[in-house]
Amino acid sequence: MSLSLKLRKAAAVFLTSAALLTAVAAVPQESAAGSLWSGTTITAEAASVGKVSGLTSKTLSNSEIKLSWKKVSGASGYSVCMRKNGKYPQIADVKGTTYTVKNLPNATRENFKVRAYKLVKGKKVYGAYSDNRNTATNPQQVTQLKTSSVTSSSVKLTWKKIGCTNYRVYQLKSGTWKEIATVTTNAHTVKNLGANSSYQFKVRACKRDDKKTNYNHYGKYSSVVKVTTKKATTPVASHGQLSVKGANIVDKNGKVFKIKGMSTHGIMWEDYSDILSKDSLKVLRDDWKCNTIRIAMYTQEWGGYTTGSSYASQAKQKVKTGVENAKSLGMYVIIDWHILSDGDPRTHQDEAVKFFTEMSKTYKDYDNVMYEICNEPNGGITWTGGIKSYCQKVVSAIRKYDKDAVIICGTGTWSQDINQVLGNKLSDKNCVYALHFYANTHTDWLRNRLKDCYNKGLPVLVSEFGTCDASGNGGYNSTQTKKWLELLDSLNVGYINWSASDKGETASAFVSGTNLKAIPSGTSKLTTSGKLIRDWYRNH
Ligand code: IDC
Repeated sequence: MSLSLKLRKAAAVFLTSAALLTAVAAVPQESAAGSLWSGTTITAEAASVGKVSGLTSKTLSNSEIKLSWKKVSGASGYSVCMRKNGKYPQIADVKGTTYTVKNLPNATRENFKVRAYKLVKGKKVYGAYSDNRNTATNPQQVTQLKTSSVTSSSVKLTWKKIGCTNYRVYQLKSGTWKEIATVTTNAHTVKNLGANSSYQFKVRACKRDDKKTNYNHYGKYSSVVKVTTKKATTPVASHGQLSVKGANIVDKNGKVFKIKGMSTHGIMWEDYSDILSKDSLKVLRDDWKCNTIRIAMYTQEWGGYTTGSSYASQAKQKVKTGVENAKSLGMYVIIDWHILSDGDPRTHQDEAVKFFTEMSKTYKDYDNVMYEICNEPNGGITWTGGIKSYCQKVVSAIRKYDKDAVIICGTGTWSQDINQVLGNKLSDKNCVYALHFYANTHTDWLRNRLKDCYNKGLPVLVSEFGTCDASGNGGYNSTQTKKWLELLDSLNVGYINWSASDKGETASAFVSGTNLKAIPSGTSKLTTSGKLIRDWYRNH
């Protein structure tokens, strides 16, 4: 038997399968007698070397990874390999059982294998590769952490992008740094902060090894950024007394101001006036982003203001609660003389003059109060045929006391005939004219009328609208509602939705049985209509 054949046999018996190929390949073709390859199985075993086990790593920095592994008996050295294009080329040849890989990019994941070798007649006989070790370098330190878009409750943090896709944001809370967010961009908006308060934040980048569920490599923390949130403000604190300028309502600084609000249902029914509680108005202000609440006080319907003195005094009490609560929250409030079945506003003109005299006397110094003096004239009455003369009387009664409040005047055909006012406005400069729509009933033709009147300089307010049929029930129409709201936004014409109630009808914003005294933030108690309105108000 030739020497090489003998050796091959021995190798087949004793070498592990992975080591076989390399060991055989390393066998010298010719050997002198008495050498290692002397033909016994024992000498063949001595030529093999075991597989490296226990390969671990420690990330030292953003460029260095230290590898360690278990000693393999009989090994002369180790070949350290790093994956590249699917292969494992050697990156180092070491004698010990550690090796530090240097000059790696930051936040990079690499795969390593180590194999032992034995020098046999000056040639290397390799053992099997260790299992793969996957790990990463640390990310770089985050720099240029800055704050912007500071409000009374939020702040935007931005920082310089580094070659890493994950960042953690930390906030100092009672002396301890707490992680508050993990994000994949170089920006994060911290929300729900307190007004006029100081905060500190820092950020670091993070990286995880393959198959790890948690980050295990971090860059250094950025420097700390300090910020003070703005003082809390309310619609009335920011915008003050409203007035009319051209075709728009403007604030105390003469800037266009868009009224965005909810109307109560009839305050003498059930108790739909519960929504006027401070708690619920606060939710409408903060969660819905409403700046206005309209108090609908029916005049002639069952229980209405003109139907009995006890109803009248009850209604006045509810109006007072609503006005005071709105004032304390810095919200605008509309006192709405809600004519409907009365048709012609002159039906109860004397009561209206008396009522608004009293209201204007009481609220003359309130910056947040507006008066809506006849919800929806109807039954064929026109602007020149009676509405205008009614408005003149009520407006002059109000002006005896309240010189500057915005007054909303209803128009014919359930407040659709704003065109009748063109060229025939009241002389009072702080009056606006009501346009009401119900999205599934009143469409393009009424929108065109609005555009036309607005372009001719008529100040209009949509002091009531619904997302459905004019009946208030059925025909929910989100497409037409959005068309309307888009148009109104483009003109900065304000709008108030009917209704912030839980009556079982399509127009209601809350589901039946909602406690109107304490409506929750969010959408859990909202109808389809309520969801659309809240969403629109929050975003426009
Ligand atoms: C409706 C209410 C309904 C109530 C009715 C009373 O949604 O529950 O029974 O009044 O007659 C208006 C009016 C407003 C209407 C509303 C819907 O201003 O009072 O409320 N609407 O019909 N104009 C057009 C539609």
